[in-house]
Amino acid sequence: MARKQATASTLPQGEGGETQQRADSTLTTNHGMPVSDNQNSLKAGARGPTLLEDFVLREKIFHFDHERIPERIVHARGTGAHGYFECTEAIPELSRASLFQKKGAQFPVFVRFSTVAGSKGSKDTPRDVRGFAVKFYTDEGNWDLVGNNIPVFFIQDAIKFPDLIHAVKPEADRGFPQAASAHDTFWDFISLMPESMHMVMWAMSDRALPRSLRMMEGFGVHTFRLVNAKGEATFVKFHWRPRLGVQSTLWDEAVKISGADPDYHRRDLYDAIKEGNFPEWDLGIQVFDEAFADAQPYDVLDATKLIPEEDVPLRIIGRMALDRWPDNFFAETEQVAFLPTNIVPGIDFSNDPLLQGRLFSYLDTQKSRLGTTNFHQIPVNAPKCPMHNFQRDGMMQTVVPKGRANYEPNSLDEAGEDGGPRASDQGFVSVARFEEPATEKRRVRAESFADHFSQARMFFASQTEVEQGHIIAALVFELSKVQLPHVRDRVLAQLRNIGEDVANRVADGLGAELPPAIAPAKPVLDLPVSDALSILKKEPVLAGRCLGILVTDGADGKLVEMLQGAAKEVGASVKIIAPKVGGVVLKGGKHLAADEKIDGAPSVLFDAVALVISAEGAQLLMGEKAALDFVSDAFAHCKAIGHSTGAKALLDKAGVAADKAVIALPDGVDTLVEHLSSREWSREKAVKLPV
Ligand code: HDD
Repeated sequence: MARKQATASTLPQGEGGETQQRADSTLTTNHGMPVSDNQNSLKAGARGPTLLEDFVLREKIFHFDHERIPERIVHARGTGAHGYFECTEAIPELSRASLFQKKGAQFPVFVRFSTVAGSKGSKDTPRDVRGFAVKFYTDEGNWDLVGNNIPVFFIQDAIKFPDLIHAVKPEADRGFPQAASAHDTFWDFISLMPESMHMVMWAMSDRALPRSLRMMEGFGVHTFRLVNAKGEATFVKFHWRPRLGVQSTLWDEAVKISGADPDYHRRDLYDAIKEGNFPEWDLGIQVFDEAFADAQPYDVLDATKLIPEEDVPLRIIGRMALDRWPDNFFAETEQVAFLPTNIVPGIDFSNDPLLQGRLFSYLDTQKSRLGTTNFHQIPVNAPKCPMHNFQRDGMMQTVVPKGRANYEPNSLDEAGEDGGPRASDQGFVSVARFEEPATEKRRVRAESFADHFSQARMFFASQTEVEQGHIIAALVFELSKVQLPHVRDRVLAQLRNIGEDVANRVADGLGAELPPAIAPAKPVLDLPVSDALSILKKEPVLAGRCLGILVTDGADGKLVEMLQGAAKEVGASVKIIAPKVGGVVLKGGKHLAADEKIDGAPSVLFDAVALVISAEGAQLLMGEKAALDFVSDAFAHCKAIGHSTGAKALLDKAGVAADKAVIALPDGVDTLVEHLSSREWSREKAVKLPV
């Protein structure tokens, strides 16, 4: 292992009194012995057997053999970054948490985004929920807000979590499918758990296909409590709002991205941070009291329900920016351990039975994943404020406590010894609350959790027609992969409770008869629509998007520059794609370097494309399937296509029909850039059978 310190290290004096110096770049064993040869093992002669004595070889292979640790049982695939949280509005009247006391105060954070079902080596773009876990390093300990990009969950009680995860993971006997919910066991479970139907609608929506981790909302999901210095508590839900807006891909696009770049999301985050385009989110809270909670047609302790923003608007109290990529993926992103039990004075739990179960699971899992109860000493997990207690020893203990005070109470200080830390009256106090008077022990589900369909119906009704079409198509796709007909039927029967139109369209897409409805436990309500639940009703943002410019020899360099300038002006980036990665010779003889070769950069990787090609270039590219796919996919995915006059033949061969997002250049440079975050949805009907 090479040492990295800047200066030479001074070793103890030798027998003759001389101080030994060693260059800090010297390769050593784990125990500090300098290594003379890192290329050859120790052998008995040049062609002889390797000797057991070779401790340098054995140490290196021993360490290598144990480099992998168990992956997370869920959320195994993820990527993370460092950053900071800044309080933008102090709320001492609501919470005594130190991070909400002073406008402008900043605290470091580490954030890990993840998919849920896939293994560590799976792809970034499956249809899946995304984890959105934030560790705040506050001066009163770490607060972990371990959320998702969807505000509700599949189940109401933690006791069902292992069943849910077993059902969605690869099937037990065959070990597939990987990172996919489109299979028998998932839908079998779902169809028997009507409480999951609300989250299923989200998972089948475009929310489960984010364009970028930087363009996702985040949600704490559960109802938590804020507690002020007087001990007064209110309920709260936490929301992260991306400043780059919310955007998703299409299913066909996501499928193709996973082939073209399985690391699409992590690369996007890495590139953005390296280029100084630090992604930011606003932290919003929905605050409400018991009276509000009691008046709702749902239970605020039920994690399958959300509180419409129309009922309790978001109050923005902070912002988070991610501005530093980890130095080492394993040491930081892999070893980071999030714990919903990490809260700080001023924040408290609620009785949500899903949350209560999580309070056990995370601490427990870290022991099996990271191997020791001392996982909190790993730098990314360690609090950045002082930490003292009487917990001792254990595997991989790296702290060397002094003295003999490892118990409490003690009176060692009376003898002049360090007696260790004492509990503080400023420490964490759980909210005092009277629980229901009928406190007999029971395994029950509250009656107030029984409405499983009204919010699922509200979610569907709140979407635009285009988004509704995507949900129906996703349900048809997933159920078409289900091989057990009775499972498909049971899902259809459940869907009838969300809406007859939903069930009919899915049945039609499957070519199936509509089975009788399964009676819901409670009458389904027609709740008012909530525009905040739709992605396409939100304001589009241009910053952070990427324009792919396909060029050939003889291309107009001025036009390329105009496009680069216009994209830069709105905070978007540009990638040059050429037949050869060496680049092209522009009209006039100048050389233009390329970022990508055409078959390594399909148009699914870009938000819009421009074809800046000569007529000869178009002829050449017509013989290249990757170029035809580049254009026809951009069209099928409803993306804006800007083109120079020379591109005409290529557009025709790729089947591009004129519409307002097929834009002639150079006149339409600005129009093209304005289309970077919107799609020409009218094309969907032209390229796909209706569902
Ligand atoms: Fe969980 C990881 C989010 C319910 C048990 N969960 C994990 C991560 C996220 C979430 C983002 C990855 C953290 C990281 O990046 O390391 N989980 C959620 C949300 C839930 C939820 C938003 C519902 C609202 N989880 C949930 C339940 C249980 C678990 C009900 C168990 C009873 N979750 C775990 C776990 C994991 C985990 C097994 C695996 C790795 C880890 O904890 O550290 O303990």
